[in-house]
Amino acid sequence: MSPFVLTRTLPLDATAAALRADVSEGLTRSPKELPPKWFYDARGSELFDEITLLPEYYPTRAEREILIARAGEIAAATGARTLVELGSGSSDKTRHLLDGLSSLEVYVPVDVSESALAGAAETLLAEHPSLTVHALVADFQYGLALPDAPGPRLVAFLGGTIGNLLPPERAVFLAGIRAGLAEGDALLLGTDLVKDESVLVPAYDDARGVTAAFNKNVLTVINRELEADFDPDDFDHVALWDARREWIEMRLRARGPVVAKIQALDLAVTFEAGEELRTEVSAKFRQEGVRRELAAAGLDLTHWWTDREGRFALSLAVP
Ligand code: AVJ
Repeated sequence: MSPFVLTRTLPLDATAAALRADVSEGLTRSPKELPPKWFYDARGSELFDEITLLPEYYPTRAEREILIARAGEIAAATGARTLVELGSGSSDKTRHLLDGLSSLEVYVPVDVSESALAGAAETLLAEHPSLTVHALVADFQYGLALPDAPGPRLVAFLGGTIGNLLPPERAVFLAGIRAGLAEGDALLLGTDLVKDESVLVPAYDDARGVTAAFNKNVLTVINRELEADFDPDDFDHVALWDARREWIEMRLRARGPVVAKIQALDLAVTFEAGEELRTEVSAKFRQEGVRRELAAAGLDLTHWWTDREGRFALSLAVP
């Protein structure tokens, strides 16, 4: 088998159609809302990588600490021959897992970004020449058709990205994962944990304004892809902690009245002064909640690892 194969299960025009649908629905409803996946064009992915280096943004460092400390235990507990990584992006933290998983034969990175997949595969293959990489261009939110790969398989969903889904979406997502797992397979799930607002809010509203630029980048994406004329300077970046629902929300707040034309949709969108557009939910978790959501999907939490400061958790769960 050739060491690198790429399969596209996402039609080339599906992304464009989904953006059109999300923008036309999300910007005409009240309150206005967009899903966070539209942050990640090349510039947005670059800004996110910059966020992970900010002093205020602890999740990436905390998760890396856990992966380094626990890779051996994860390997022993799973004996994985295949690692499937959802939303792999640049696969930056994956190397810690690959270094620990001595039984690993096949790595399946899954991402909506083909350029991210190709780049990541190249780097990882250079470091692990005996590994077969079968990259999948797919949107894992819509079910997951795993390629034929030897078991046991470990499905990893890292970074706390599951927090971008609302609770009912998480239930559907986890049930879909469960449906794709056989006896002996496992799920490795990264979740950011509930903590003091004084730590959470700056992580999403950093002093240098990188997160603000990341948030506003979604307007640039819409301008380019849908021929719109948003001025990002017409909006303020807002990050707030919803203590009842235990999630961070990012919003864009119109500084004054805004009218924007979206030519590709033949649509004019208006904002009143102060009106907000929700661009992201980033839910924070507790062990009991994670255990409950996994159990509801038919998955048993077998391991719970946190960083030394207890900011972030990795869960291992089995069918
Ligand atoms: C990549 C979804 C895990 O929610 O913390 C970072 C994205 N948003 N700063 C997160 C993000 C603002 C990030 N995830």
